[in-house]
Amino acid sequence: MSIAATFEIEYLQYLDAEGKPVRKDLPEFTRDLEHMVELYKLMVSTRVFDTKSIALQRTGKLGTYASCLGHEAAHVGIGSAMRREDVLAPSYREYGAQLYRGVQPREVYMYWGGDERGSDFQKAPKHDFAWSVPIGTQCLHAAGAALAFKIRKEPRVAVCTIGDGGSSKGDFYGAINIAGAQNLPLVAVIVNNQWAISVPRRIQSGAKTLAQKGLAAGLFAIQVDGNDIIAVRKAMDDALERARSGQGGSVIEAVTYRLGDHTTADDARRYRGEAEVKDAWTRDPVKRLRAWLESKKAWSEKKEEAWKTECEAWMDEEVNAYLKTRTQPVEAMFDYLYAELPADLVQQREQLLALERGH
Ligand SMILES: Cc1ncc(C[n+]2csc(CCOP(=O)(O)OP(=O)(O)O)c2C)c(N)n1
Ligand SMILES: [Mg+2]
Repeated sequence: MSIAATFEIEYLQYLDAEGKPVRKDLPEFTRDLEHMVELYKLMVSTRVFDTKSIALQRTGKLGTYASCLGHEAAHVGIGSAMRREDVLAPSYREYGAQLYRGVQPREVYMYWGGDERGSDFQKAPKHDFAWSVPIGTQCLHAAGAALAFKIRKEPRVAVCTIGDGGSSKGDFYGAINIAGAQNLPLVAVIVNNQWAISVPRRIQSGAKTLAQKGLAAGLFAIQVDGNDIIAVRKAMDDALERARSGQGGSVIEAVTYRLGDHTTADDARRYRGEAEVKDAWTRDPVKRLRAWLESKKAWSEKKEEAWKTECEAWMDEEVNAYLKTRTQPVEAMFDYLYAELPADLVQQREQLLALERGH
């Protein structure tokens, strides 16, 4: 028998569920404890933000909201590895990555409140893409950005995130295929949270890992413990460096768990058991990094309390700013999709204005 090719998928993990190192070679960046504390603080603020967002939706102040509970290590790991000039093309729940890049909670609220101005980031890079609710399209946008970087010879990387379910879609395969074929600086992160609304990972794909889809495209592929921010960050750092220096794109599968409902429009108790969720909580990413930082004497209960109080005040300020934002006129729904409105929509816009004037 002769072998045409052989492959393997590395699994990367540095901290176990209790925050204890499982290997000795922790990456260089972990020595900078101030930076590690900064990452931890953002994971905590992302969680406080998430809780506030659900409360806002429950009181009728947001349309729908997709929670990121349990994804904090994956998301902050992605955002913190990127440079400002890189481009992020997220799906709809990667707030931890976006907050790191300067997206303001008030902008997230505007988006989920139906105000398109939320996507016009005031502090985050203007070149970052807005949220993508259509599953998978953001991967193609990122591949397009990566192609532009290559043509312009700019040392920049396009990063897209996609769910386990989304990685079954043609858009995802098309994006990674072109990245492999043209050696584009694309990093596609599959945030495998085990569920695509009510469809579990085990019936989503016959592939042993989702990372291996990258191999078929000719990309570097790795699976990481998505609840271990050190592993996510290390895989991201390496992938960004390879892409930036012209050595090609990557697919990173971050294995995590969606601890909340799919969105506020969902009730996950209808399709998944409590025992599974309880078990997943034992691998809570926030608890894990906290335990490691405490073992390094870099964090304490006192600091935790103080930071949570600060986060609450920050989020209250953001909520107030959102609630004070003047709502848009109804015709604004026509104003953000096209640079030049097509004739039929011009007509519909006029009809709407006429209706409003009572004609
Ligand atoms: C093109 C398209 N098809 C279907 C949907 C409906 N939909 C919204 S979320 C979702 C599941 C996505 O699951 P996954 O990719 O695992 O991401 P997660 O929500 O778990 O982060 C589906 C099918 C959609 N938004 N867009
Ligand atoms: Mg999923």
